[in-house]
Amino acid sequence: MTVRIGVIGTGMIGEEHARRITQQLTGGEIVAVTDVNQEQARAVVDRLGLEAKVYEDGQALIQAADVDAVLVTSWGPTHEEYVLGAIAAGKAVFCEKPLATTAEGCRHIIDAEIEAGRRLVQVGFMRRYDSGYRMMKDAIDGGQLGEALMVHAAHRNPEVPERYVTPMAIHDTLIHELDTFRWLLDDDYQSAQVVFPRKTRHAHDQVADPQIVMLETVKGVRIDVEVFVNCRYGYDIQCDVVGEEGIARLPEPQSLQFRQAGRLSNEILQDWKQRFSEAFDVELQAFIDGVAAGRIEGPSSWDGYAAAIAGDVCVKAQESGAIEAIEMPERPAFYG
Ligand code: NAI
Ligand code: NAD
Ligand code: ISE
Repeated sequence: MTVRIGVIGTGMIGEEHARRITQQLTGGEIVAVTDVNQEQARAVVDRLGLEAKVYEDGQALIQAADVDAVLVTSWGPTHEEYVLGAIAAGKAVFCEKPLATTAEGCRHIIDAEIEAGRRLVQVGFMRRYDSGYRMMKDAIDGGQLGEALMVHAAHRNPEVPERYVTPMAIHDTLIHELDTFRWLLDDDYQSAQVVFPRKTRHAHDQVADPQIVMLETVKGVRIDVEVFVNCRYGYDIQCDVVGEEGIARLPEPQSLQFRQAGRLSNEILQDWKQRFSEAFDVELQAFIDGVAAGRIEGPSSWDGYAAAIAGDVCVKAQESGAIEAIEMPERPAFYG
């Protein structure tokens, strides 16, 4: 069975995902696209040589009879309405992070999915499909580290545009770590605090950069994450899990080592597209295979909701400077 897919939002990542489904993955075909910027949608159809119809809006695309599944890759504030539309139409939907920009929006999606009676939503938390994180997860689950005690992590981007403001360090950037550590440690958060070191001169006025986010989990694991989005030198994701019996470090992406001009060096990647390219492939192949098999797995609406709850508290902690409590409601049996 070929899964016929419609893409809502053909910007940077929408085009990337359409390209990989068309050129690299198996079992999926892009048959429909839409974007508020219709020219952008048409340009992507042309660039990728797609046989896809360009729809006027996302809801019309969702309703199309030849669309089996939907990819939501438009701007964050539009995600909730399209995911709800797909659920109402009984169609599987892959939604880029964030699932919704508020925890309340995520809750609406959970209620609709439970009402529909089966899982239809996969959230774009692609780190769960990264081979390095998977090795760490296996080591932790297999008991190699003993009990996990601490995590030291960093999420660094070379630069961000003017529209990137202080809370986006949480909702746009840290959101990946907020999901990853719940999954890696099989735990939930109970508190958050954010502190601001001296500001880099490379950050524009509206963003405090860098930031250090400190989290405590229900099991008592302490996590510190440096978010530094104008670090200049590259896109760099670091993670050490410190356990009772040893430490596991996230592997560096594979790269050539140079001995040249009196230096020993490795290239550092410059953006998330390169760093998580293979993870995006595995993530979307899992979605396509899940739709074909009638069984959606991977990061769920509940995971999107949990990250949003923690994210909202982190933003509160940015503003208050205090240690803020994170309260997670009980997980419905529907989400295992
Ligand atoms: P972008 O701005 O390049 O693309 C968004 C596209 O959506 C634009 O073409 C825009 O015209 C379109 N759009 C906006 N509202 C729309 C609407 N109501 N209906 C149809 N189209 C609409 O943004 P980008 O970087 O591609 O990000 C898109 C999403 O992907 C965001 O949610 C972002 O958080 C997520 N993302 C995830 C990444 C990851 O690592 N998983 C990496 C980058 C982005
Ligand atoms: P982008 O701005 O390049 O693309 C978004 C596109 O959506 C634009 O073309 C815009 O015109 C379109 N759009 C906006 N509203 C729309 C609507 N209502 N209907 C249809 N189209 C609409 O943004 P991007 O960088 O591609 O990010 C898109 C999403 O992907 C965001 O949610 C972002 O957080 C997420 N993202 C995730 C990762 C990741 O690592 N998982 C990386 C980048 C972006
Ligand atoms: C972007 O939207 C992503 O999701 C990337 O993975 C992240 O590293 C970056 O900071 C975000 O802006």
